[in-house]
Amino acid sequence: MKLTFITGNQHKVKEAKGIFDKFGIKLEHADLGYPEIQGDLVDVARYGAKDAAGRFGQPVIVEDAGIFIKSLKWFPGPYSSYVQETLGNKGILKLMSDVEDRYAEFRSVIGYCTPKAEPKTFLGTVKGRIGYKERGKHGFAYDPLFYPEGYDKSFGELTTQEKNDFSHRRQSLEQFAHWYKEL
Ligand code: ITT
Ligand code: NA
Repeated sequence: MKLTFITGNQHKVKEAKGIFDKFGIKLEHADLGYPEIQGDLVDVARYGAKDAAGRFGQPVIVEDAGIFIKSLKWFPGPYSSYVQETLGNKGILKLMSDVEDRYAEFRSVIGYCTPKAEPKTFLGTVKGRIGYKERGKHGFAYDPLFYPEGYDKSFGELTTQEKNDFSHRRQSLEQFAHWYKEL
């Protein structure tokens, strides 16, 4: 059975393919777009998966992800795309220049849906902290800001393979993969 990841983000596709290799799941990619409703990551992934599966006519996954910063009252969260495009990493660092509590987490919600069934969602989280400057050239978007718990390297300093060992995306996709293989 074919499974297609509907996303406009090539970095996500690369990471997801690396993760699914371990589970023997072959992944296709289509940049079909889908409406992103107002709401939390689960709402966005659920609605997006249902919409995309209906239009694509085949089983799909979509992902809504974001970075949640405790001292900013969990901002940007669901607004992570908008904030990345407007404030960017430098803007986040500026907001946090005097902030001591650097705790943050990345969250990923995978939404799976077929044209006929109701959507299912799978959450993955990784804990860490926001650095004081951008570090590293790997990864994308917020990666150079984020130091996973127990590491002195940012996600931007890890290879895709290293990030894939324990990232938020690894955890959401792994949960999905276990469930999917039971189908
Ligand atoms: P879609 O087409 O899949 O929606 P997107 O890039 O818009 O792609 P999201 O809305 O899920 O993805 O992501 C919200 C923001 O968080 C966006 O700016 C992403 O680049 C960023 N982001 C998501 N996952 C990330 C990760 O693993 N590392 C760094 N930044 C990430
Ligand atoms: Na998005």
